Amino acid sequence: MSEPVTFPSTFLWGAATSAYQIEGAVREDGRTPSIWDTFSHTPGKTAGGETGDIAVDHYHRYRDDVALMAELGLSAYRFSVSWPRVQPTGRGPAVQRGLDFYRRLVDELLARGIKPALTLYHWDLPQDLEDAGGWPERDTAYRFAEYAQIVGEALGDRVEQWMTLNEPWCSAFLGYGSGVHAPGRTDPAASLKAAHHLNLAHGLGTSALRAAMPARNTIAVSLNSSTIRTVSDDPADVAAKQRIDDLANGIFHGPMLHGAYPETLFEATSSVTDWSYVLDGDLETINQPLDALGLNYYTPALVSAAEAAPKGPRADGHGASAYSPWPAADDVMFHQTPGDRTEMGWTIDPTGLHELIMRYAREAPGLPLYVTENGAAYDDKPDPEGRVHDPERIAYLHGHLSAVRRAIADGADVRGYYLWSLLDNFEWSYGYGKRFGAVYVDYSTLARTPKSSALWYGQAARSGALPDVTTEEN
Ligand code: PNW
Repeated sequence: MSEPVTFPSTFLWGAATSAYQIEGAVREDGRTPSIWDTFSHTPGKTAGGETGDIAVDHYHRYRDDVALMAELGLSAYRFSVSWPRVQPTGRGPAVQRGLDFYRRLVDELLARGIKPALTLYHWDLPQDLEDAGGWPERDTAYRFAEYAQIVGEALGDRVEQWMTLNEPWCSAFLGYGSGVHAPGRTDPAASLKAAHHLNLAHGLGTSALRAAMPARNTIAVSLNSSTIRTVSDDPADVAAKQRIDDLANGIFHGPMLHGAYPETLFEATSSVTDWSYVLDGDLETINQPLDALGLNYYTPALVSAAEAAPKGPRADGHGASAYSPWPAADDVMFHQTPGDRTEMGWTIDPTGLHELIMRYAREAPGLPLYVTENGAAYDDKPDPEGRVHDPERIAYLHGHLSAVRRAIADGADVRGYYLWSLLDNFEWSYGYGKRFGAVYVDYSTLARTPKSSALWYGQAARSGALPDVTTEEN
């Protein structure tokens, strides 16, 4: 038997979800459509035309879901607030019934000793704000700050861990560039403008939260910062990597952590945008002191230079679209990283997570880090006894948690890990076909069954050490 992989006793063992992916109840208690309601109800946008109308009905089953988390032994839960439940038009006074749902959810978590971690924006922009221009419009950032203030005032007394945005890269570049996410626009200039206004929203939102909440609360952001590798160290390939690194990482952490966009980003995108919407003072506004940084990690990217990348669906794992999510990067080629893959086609590579954590430990010294999402989709099915065995997911979790442990040993201040996801759920444009849950959901009855990975992870959470993969009965 190998040495047990043990974690600090304060390490948080969490699971993550987001509002639109699990809540359902899209027309209840004053909620109005978000861009994801509109998008998923537009023919051809999601697999099988699936929507989050019912999702896994968490809005009505949250008590059972929290009980399940407690039974498994989780110490933290990351969820998001649905903006259109709180401010149906994205402006004006709050709907108390909407806020009350999150008060009840948080109180239930606290009663069971589970730490809530709240994300303000996990992609469900009120449709009215999209109709007014969406994220390419500067006003959306001010609207977000107002929403942040409302939620901060309502829940700041009971939630200590806050995140402004989840994966602004997806909002900007899948939403306004490749169009595989809501609102489904395909305009490279708009996607860069959206990125800046998301940054601005983060900065304004952070200030609004600070003013609205007790000082003990912590504020962070969750970035899907990628580990990017090249096929060779040929200068052209290294330049290709720099370009994608700027568009994936530097465009967000540059302003957020260092108060500046990478110079190389301005140069590389000058054919698409003149960045004139970056106004005096914006970078100071965005560069707010943070208490922690959330990293979401699934798979690394592998790139090279090319004369012109082939048109059509690309091997970058970002869904099939004829439009690239990478503005002004038509001469960068994405390759499939070698190795086993999950059901998403994403290569399993825990070393990429170690590299990512060490990079941010270096670039943001002193800033506590959390892995706010990590997990895998598999084609899980119950056996005749109704049990769901998912040894591949256990292996994935074991590999990635071991990488986190190595990063801690190497000096990184990683305080917790949130498995994506607690439950099988609405996987955006892929619909319900991709199961990321540690808990299986039967979509005809909505019954929940913990998979063997949930039991394995619960045991890790309770003991603070990873159970052996080979000796586990799974
Ligand atoms: C993240 N990509 O989404 C989200 O935060 C979750 O809501 C989602 O369910 C999870 O990861 C699994 O997909 C991503 O194309 C969606 O690179 C797309 C990409 C990355 C993350």
